[in-house]
Amino acid sequence: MNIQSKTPVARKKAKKGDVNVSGSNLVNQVKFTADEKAQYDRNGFLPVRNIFTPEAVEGIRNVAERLIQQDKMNTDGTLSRVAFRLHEDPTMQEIIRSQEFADVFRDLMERRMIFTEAQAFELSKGGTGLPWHFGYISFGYIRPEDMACTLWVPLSPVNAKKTGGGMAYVPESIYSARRDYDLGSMLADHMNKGDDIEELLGGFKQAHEAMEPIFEENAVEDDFNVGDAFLFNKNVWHRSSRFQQKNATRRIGVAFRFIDLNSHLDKERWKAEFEFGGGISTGIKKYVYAAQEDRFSRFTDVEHGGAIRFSKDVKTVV
Ligand SMILES: O=C(O)CCC(=O)C(=O)O
Ligand SMILES: [Fe+2]
Repeated sequence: MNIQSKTPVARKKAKKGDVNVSGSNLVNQVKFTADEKAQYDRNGFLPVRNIFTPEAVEGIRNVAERLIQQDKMNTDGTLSRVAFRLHEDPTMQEIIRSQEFADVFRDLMERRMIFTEAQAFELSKGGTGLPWHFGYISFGYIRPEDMACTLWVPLSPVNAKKTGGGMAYVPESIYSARRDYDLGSMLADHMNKGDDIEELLGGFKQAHEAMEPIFEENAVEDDFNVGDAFLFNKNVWHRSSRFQQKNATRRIGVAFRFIDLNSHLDKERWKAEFEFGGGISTGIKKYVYAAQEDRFSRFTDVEHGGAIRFSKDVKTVV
């Protein structure tokens, strides 16, 4: 169902699945070259230049600032503050439902995606942010084989060499986290049965620690202007980059998350990842913290293994 009208009335009337409202003054039309599409296929990530108008960035900043003030979470100093559920804001809704936004996914992935949530991450000056990880928390509740991705939006300019505050990532062509989800599932089975797997986890921790220098060796970082975004799929290993801009005290990054329309619920792995605190296959407890994540309260009308698209909690399909 496409709504092609530009009137605000039509926007207000949009119901579940009725996305693709064109003529947004928030999202610019982005056209990808054949080379960019090939890059995304090869690497699993792509900088998306100038996708948001200044008005959109202002709107995203307002909701991020407001919700971040309310954060009570202690992230062990890696991130200073985190906010969830940014997508409930009307400007965010208008962005997510715009035709221009949907076109990014159609054009690059030829997939239809369910929008799931938007979160904000704040780094204070000198903050290192999140260590090497992949989507075991954000996408811990879908099957390993289901595709998913994040559109990450820095709200201040990122110069990888001078200011930091961006992200570093490993091309999937070099190393993909696809098999790490399978390892997570295998370990989750043991955990959910109550088996003692301390020793096994110790081995996984060592293996992860051995991988980190290899991730560093192969890490890619990009520069970003305000209005740019970074698209990466759930199999891309990534970490935050230390924020060291001279005349700013903090930086906010906002993540929009999407799962493939045909994703199925994996309650077993999610239970184990949630209880462990994230990062089972790294062997490191609370590696990327899962506090305040509320996926147990969503998609509750879907059975383990069931198709998520039938849930009443699916509000927007792009
Ligand atoms: O903003 C950051 O530094 C981390 C973001 C991140 O890891 C993510 O969006 O998945
Ligand atoms: Fe992440």
